[in-house]
Amino acid sequence: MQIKTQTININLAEAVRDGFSKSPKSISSMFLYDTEGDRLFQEIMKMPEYYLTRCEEEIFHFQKEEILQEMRAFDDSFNLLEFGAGDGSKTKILLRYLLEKGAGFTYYPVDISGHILSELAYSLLEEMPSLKVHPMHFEYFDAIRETTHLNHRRNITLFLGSNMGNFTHEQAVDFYKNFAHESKAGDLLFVGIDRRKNPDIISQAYDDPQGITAAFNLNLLRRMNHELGAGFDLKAFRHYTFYEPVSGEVRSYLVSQRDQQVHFEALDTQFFFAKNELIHTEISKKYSPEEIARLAKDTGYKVVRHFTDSRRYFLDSLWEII
Ligand code: AVJ
Repeated sequence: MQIKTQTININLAEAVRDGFSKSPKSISSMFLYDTEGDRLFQEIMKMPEYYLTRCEEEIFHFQKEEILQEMRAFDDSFNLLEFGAGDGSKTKILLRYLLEKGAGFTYYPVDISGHILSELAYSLLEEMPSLKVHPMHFEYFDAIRETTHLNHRRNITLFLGSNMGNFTHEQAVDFYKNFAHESKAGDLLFVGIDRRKNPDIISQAYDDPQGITAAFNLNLLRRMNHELGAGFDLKAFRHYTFYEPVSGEVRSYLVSQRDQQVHFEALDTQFFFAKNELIHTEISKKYSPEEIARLAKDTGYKVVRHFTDSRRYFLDSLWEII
């Protein structure tokens, strides 16, 4: 069977030209997810330090009935969208249950990585042959435009795994306002959020002793070497990350270990990195339940219900468009 995937081109060259002309240099975390980045992120999800995945799995395992009842998932047919679906490992818990109970829906996984999307689609075809799947290859803001008017059915959109943590506060406000504006009243958004907690627990999740997170971050340079003919020496940069508990932000950087000039064949240009110069690569923001309630209210949603895990590390929040 053919799986039809809608595609767009996300331009790494442009992002490099823009981001490396700024101070500090930066590159969007969306570029972390090429084939190797997808693989490394799957390794991260298995790490004991990266508690987020286990917490959300726990919520789904023990509260799937309540979650899907609150979504009125058995009342009428709907579109089940997922932004940043990845390998769908947690979502499959809900998908299986929905199929088992005879819910009428089509699943639309959206992801920035074409590679992980096709892996997901094929694994679903194998594991749940009766599921209707329509993969979509978009970044988040394009995804809003492409998915909010699919058909006349109600949209239920999943945005799991603390994917929203990659937004700054301003970007989050922008994203949710935009989403609310484009959606129909009664559409639902189900957001997975990493809660503020003991700072040591958070720090360890982003700086594991095995160096898997470091490899994930450094893979950005490998990707530029591969796709833009860049000449990065991966040993000349180090992963640096820290959690700042007042803002609730984990910030990740690559630190140049020496003065170095890096040539980009595809851009026909070079960039200079001074010793100790930073490239900002990612932000992973943590929220309190109060901050979440405020964000929802300020951007046009009614909070229907919060679901949390036994340790209160993570939270899935169901929002209704008003
Ligand atoms: C996939 C964005 C949720 O920020 O926690 C994991 C990515 N970065 N370790 C996160 C990530 C470093 C992850 N998200």
